[in-house]
Amino acid sequence: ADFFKTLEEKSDGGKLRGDYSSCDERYVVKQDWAAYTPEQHALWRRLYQRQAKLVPDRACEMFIESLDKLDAAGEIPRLDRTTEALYKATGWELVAVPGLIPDLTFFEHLAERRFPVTVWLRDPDEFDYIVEPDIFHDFFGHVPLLFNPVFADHLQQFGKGGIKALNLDALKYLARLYWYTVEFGLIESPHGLRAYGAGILSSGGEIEYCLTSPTPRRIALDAERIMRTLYKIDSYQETYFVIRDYQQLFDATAPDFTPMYERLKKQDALPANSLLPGEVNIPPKVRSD
Ligand code: HBI
Ligand code: FE
Repeated sequence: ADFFKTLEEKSDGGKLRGDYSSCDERYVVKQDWAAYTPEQHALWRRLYQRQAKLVPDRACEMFIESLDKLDAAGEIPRLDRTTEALYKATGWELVAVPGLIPDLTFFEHLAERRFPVTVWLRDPDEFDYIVEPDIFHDFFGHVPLLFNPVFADHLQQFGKGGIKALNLDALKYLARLYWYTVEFGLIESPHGLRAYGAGILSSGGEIEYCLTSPTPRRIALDAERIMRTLYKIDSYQETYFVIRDYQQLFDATAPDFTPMYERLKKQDALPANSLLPGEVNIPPKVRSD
């Protein structure tokens, strides 16, 4: 799940993937849909088919319903077409970007209900693993939940919180919250544990691991606890945080985090595999098949 290197990490040495030569000051580009090759559409179909097979029983209901509506199984989607449907549902738009964009720009887009989607698709030898988000991760993983009104409002709020966190020199705390919720979150559903995090839902292996493996910890959502917790970018997660519903997520990101950041700055971070006294480790889902 190592697709989250920040621009900062990349700035010394590593070159970002993607063509940044034609983007505007908000890092927006035109999705040159005609430029995708038949081989790329075929790779998209293979990625989509594998993932769509894994989704029933493992993804939250809302994700499965939206995915069906998106009708994106056959070819790399045209972002402007999806925007039409999405805008009607929750007032969100998709904007095409060349790849990773600066934190502030990313949060500004979210705060204005625009979700940045990377335009390039991974190479065939990256079928199971990519280092930076590509269009399959961004679209398949993130877009379906943007059709959920509560989640959609939460993500906008998150964008506003991100801008504030940058000003308070607290980005790393909010980045952890994003990581453990939007990217790797689990939800307790009437049918048992399900995934809603985009990093999980776009992954061929972690989507089963996160629900049924006895190895990782599964802990009820607690924003301050998450913000203290380091995360792994090059392996499956050692801890997942579980929500009851999206309202809980919305409420957890609603408060002014300023006092929390002050407390966090005086504390050491927790390793990714911590289980603190009093914390309940939620048991994995048992497969009947
Ligand atoms: N850029 N395209 C893109 N996608 C991201 O998910 C992203 C980004 N830039 C910054 C960023 N994420 C992170 O800093 C925040 O999610 C915390
Ligand atoms: Fe993502």
